Amino acid sequence: MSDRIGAPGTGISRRKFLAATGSAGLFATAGCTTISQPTVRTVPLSGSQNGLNLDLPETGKPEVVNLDERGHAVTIKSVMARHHIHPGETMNGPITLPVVWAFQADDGVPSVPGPILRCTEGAELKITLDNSEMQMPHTLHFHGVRKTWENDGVPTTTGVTVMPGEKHTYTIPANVPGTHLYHCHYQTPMHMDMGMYGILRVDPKGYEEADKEYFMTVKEWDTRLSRQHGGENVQYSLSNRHGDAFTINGKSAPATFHPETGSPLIVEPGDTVRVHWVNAGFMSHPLHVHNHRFKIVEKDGSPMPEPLQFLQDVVNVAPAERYTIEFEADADPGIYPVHCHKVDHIRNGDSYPGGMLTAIVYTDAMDTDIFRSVMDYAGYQG
Ligand SMILES: [Cu+2]
Repeated sequence: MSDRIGAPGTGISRRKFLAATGSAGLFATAGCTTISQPTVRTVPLSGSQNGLNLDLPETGKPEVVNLDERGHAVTIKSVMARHHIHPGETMNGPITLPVVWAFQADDGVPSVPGPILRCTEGAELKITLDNSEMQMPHTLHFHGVRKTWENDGVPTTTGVTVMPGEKHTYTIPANVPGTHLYHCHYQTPMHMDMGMYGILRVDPKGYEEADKEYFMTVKEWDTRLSRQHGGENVQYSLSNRHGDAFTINGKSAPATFHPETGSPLIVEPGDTVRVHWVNAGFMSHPLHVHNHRFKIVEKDGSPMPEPLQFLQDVVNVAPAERYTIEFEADADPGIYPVHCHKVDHIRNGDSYPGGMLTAIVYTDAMDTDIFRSVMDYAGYQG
């Protein structure tokens, strides 16, 4: 893990964050509850009356795993865990997935989304799926890159299934630069909806990172699936799947604003900011950025041709699509929402706002009462 905060990527240091927030008065506003009153709690905290008493680890924040520094090899373990979409009481929380099937890289922490695997174009990746701890089969399927038939990760067409107790190493050539999705392809609708997805980022040779670079994966959930696995008396079926929780990097607002576990886009005036958007859900999400106009610079592993890099403020990200956008932090330094513009995706149960909502936060705006109250809603404890 790093001491960087903000969304996974190149945020600012924790020390700089504390300095910018004027830490002395940060929690003076604790208890203020003007944004919303809880209405109908449709997503209760996990496991309260299910009698299962599952003793599961809690998920952490998705890590960026630099494969260039690890000899291009990593072991991804499938583990059961508990996942807090929004652990607090504010804004119609808490929202918890009592059981997720998470990925964990080597000795890192399990997370939903899984670890962000990053490397440079040209490497041959050896990615081992360790399924020694779970009681069901899984696989790994990588989008974007071109690999041999047997490494495609689909059990029914390759004949390769990683059974409980087994390990299997996939050979994945990093031959298509770009931002790619990976996921379990065994009973895909259920296994992705239980949390088995992540990002493979292949940097082109000679890649220059932006001043700030963030990874943002969006997904909608039908929490009944996890809750049913957690022993609650609810019925999920694929034919009546409907979204009741909406996340960015596994969190709903206000947890998305948490600088350590959520995904605020922390910027400084003049920064060039690059955001890798990935949709790991099964619905489209039109993502809108307030007060900044961005260019799309990559899509699905292709650089966007120059004439198509026009300034815009909404990009509709369909399931499995990846868009890399770039903008200048050139607005009046403040706090600007970034969210899905389907308004029923910006809610926690029946309570608005919530869900698929985060913000661009200028460091200059952190030492303000409004930012302190946002941190309060997010449950940030300094
Ligand atoms: Cu699976």
